[in-house]
Amino acid sequence: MSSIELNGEWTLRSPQHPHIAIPMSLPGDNYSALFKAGLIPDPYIGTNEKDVQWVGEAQWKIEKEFDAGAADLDARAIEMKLSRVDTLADISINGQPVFSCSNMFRHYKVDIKPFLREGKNTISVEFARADLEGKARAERLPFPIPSSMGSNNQIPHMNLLRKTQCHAGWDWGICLMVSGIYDAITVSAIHTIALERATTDQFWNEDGSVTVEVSVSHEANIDAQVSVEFGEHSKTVTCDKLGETKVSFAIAQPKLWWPAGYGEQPLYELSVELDGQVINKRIGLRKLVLNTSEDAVGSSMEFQVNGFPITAKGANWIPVDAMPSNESESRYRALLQSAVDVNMNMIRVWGGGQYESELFYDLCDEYGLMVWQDMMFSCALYPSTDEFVADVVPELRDQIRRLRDHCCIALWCGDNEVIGAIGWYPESKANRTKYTVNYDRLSRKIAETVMQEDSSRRFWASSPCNGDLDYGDAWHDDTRGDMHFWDVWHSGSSFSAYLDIQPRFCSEFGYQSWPSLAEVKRFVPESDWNVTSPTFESHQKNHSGNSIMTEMFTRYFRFPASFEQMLYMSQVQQAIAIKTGCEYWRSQSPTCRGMLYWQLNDNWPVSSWSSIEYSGRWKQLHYHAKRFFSPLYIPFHETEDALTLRLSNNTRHTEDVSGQVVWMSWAGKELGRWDWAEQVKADGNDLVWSLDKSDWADRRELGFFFAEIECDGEPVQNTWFPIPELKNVAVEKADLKVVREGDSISISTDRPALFVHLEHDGDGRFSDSSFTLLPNQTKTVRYLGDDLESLSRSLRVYDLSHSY
Ligand code: BMA
Repeated sequence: MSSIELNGEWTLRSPQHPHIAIPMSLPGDNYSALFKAGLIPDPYIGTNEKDVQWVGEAQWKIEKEFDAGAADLDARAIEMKLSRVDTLADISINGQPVFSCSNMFRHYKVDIKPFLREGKNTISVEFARADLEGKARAERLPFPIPSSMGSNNQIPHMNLLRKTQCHAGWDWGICLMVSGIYDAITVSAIHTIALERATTDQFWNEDGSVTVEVSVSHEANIDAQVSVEFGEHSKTVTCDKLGETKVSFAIAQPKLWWPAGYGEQPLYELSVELDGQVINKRIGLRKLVLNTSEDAVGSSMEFQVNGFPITAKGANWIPVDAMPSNESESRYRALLQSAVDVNMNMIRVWGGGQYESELFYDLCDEYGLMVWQDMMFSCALYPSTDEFVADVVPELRDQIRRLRDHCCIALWCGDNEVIGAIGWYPESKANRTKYTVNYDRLSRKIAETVMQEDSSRRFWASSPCNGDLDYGDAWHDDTRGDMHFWDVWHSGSSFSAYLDIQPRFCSEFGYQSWPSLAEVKRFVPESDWNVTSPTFESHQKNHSGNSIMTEMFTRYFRFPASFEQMLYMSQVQQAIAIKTGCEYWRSQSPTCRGMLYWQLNDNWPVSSWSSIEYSGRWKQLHYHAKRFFSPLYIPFHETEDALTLRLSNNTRHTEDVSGQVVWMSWAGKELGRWDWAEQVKADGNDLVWSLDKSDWADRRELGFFFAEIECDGEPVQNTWFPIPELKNVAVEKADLKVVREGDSISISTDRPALFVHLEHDGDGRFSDSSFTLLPNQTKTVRYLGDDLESLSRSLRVYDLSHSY
C-alpha cells in the first residue's frame, strides 16, 4: 500500500468558463459537481436537460494536491491504477505529462514514481470534448459507419468513441455527456515484485470433485513467495521466474453454486498475497454450459448449471444513473435485491451501457443472478479499422480478466443489435456485403480476444443472433438463438402477438408505461401534470411512445378518467403485455428457456419500459413478475378447444401442488369452481386442469378465470380474461374497504377488483400489489419500508373499475 490518496476532493475548472473553480469528488462526474455547486439546475427535473447541454460542449480539467512521504518514495515503483476514466483524458503530475486515456472501458496502470517529489505534488486530468473527437474520427474513416443519431443518440459519432453509448441519450435516456473518473483510484507501493492479477479455472471430475487452479500473474525473474488461500486450504509457493505461478486445490465435495430459485449460492474466499499486495475474491463453484444442440424445433438455447436445465427469467439492465456520482452500493443492492425478490435469476448487462462495477457482479454472485454480459457495442455499426480494433482489443482483455472469476457470468455476448443494425441505414442497406464483412472483421476480433481470455464460457456474437455466422432475422426466428421481439410496441401489434411466437430465448421484449403519480411528484412541476406537457414530452425519448400507450388504451380499456388514472392504467397495460408473453412461453416450456424483458431500471426519471422506477419504486409489472417468474407457476392458455391451466415447475424437485380454478362473473358470482392436485416433477410442465370450450366459450363476456396456488408458503395467483378487451365487458364498480394499522393494510371488496394497486409518495414497497381481489375475502398486505409517515399521509389504492 501507499499513503498517497487520490480519491476525494479535487478542483474542477473549464478553460471555456474561467469563473468556475469548484470542488469535485472522485470517484464522480463533472455534472454532479456542477449541480452540487449550484451552477446547473437538477438535469432530471422538468425540462432542464436542454439547459445543461453546455457542460458537454466544454473542456474540463480536474486537479488535486497530494502528499508523498519519504517512505512512499522509498518504494521501487508506485503503481497508480485507473479505470472508468471518461473518456479522452490527459493526465499530468507536477506539470509533466504522465499518460493519456481514450477508452472508458480500459484499465490503466502506470508507475508514477518518476513524476513525484517528496511533500506536495499536484495531479491534473484534462478532459477533451468527446463530441469533437467523434467528428474528427468520422473524417478519418475509409467509408461511413452510421449510428442511430436522432433516435437514440443526440450527439453524432458516439459509435466511434469507447464511451458509454447512452451518455449521448437513448430512447429512454437523457443526453448528458458526462466526464470524470468513476472507479476509485488505487495507488500501491511496489517494494520487490508487482502482483498483477489472480484468476481461477475449475476442472471438474466425473466423481463430482473439482480442482481449482489459481493462476497468479506477477513480475518475472524476481525471487518471492506468494501465499494463496482458498476456502479452508492455503499454500505458499515460490514465484515462477516466467511471471505466472499456478497453485491448485482439490475440492472433493464442492458446495455448488446455483442460480436463484434452483439452490444456494455458497462462495469460497480466495486470497492471494504477494509482497504486501493482496487480491481477494469470492468464487462460486459451478459447471455452466450453454446447450445449443439440435432438437425437434431447431436448436435449443438453454443454460445448464451443474447439469440441470435452467429457465432464465429476468430483465435487461441499463446503467444505474446518467450521472455516475449517483451510483452507490445501496442503489445497486436495492435494484438487484428487487430482481431476486421477484424470482429473477438472470440479468442482461446491455451493450449500450457499461461493463458494470465490481459491486454489481459481487452482488449477482451473492444473489444467484446469472449475468448475460454484452460487450459494449449497441444499435449502431462500428468500424473495423486497425485504429478502432487496436482500441477495442485491450479493452476486452482488461474486462474479461477482471470479470471471468465471477460465477454469475453465464455468457459473453459480442454486442446488442449490431447485426440487426446492418439492415437499418441507407449506406449498409445499399451495400450489405461490405458492411457485413466489416461487422464480421470486428466481431471475429472480439470473439478471438474473449476466447483467449476465457474459453470456459461460450461467446455469442450478438443479441439477438441465430448462431455463429448466421445473419438471419433473429428478431423473428422461433427455431434457434435468442430473440428480440418488438412487434408489440415498436410495430404496434396487440398483446396477442406474443401468443403467435414461441421463442427459444427471448432476450428483449418490452412495453412502456408512464411513471407513477408518486414518481411524477418528484420531477414534474404540477403545471405539467399532463402527458402532452413539455416535461412529459421531454421525459419521453421514444418519439411515438406517448401515442403508442394512448392508442393501446383505446384498444383494450375504457379511456382513463384523469391524468392520474392514465398513469395507473399505463402500468396496468404494461403489466398485461409482459405477463402475456411470459405466461405463454412458460406454458410452452421447455421450448423457451429464457425470458428477459426490457428493461429492469431507469437511469433518470422517465417514461420507459422499466419495471422499477428511477427512485426504486416497483411498477405494477414488477409485482406481476414475482408471480409469472415464480418457481411454481400456473399459466393459463386458450387452445383450439379448451382453456387450460398448466403447472410449470422451475425447481430441481418434484413438487406436490394443489389449487383451485374459479370462474367468476363481473358481479362476483361463482360460475364454476374446480379443485385440483398434481405431482409435478423437477423442471416439469404439466396440464392440471382444462375446460372444454363448449362449456364456456359462448359466454366469454360473463366473467374471468382465477387460479391460485402456494409457492414457498406464499400465494401465487393468476387471472385470465376470456375477452382481453376489457372495455367490452361489464366490469362492475368495486367498493374497496381499506384498513391500515401500522405497516399492515387490509383490503376487502364487494365485487371482484382487478389490478388493485397500492401506492404512496415515499420509499419502500408492498408485500404484494396489482392483484385480483375476489369479493368477501380480506387480503392483508404489508408495507416494506420505513416511511410510515408518508404511508399514512399518502396511501392510495387503485383498481381498474375506478380508472374511468
Ligand atoms: C432494444 C434495446 C434498446 C432500446 C429498446 C427499446 O432493442 O436494445 O436499444 O432502448 O430496444 O427501444
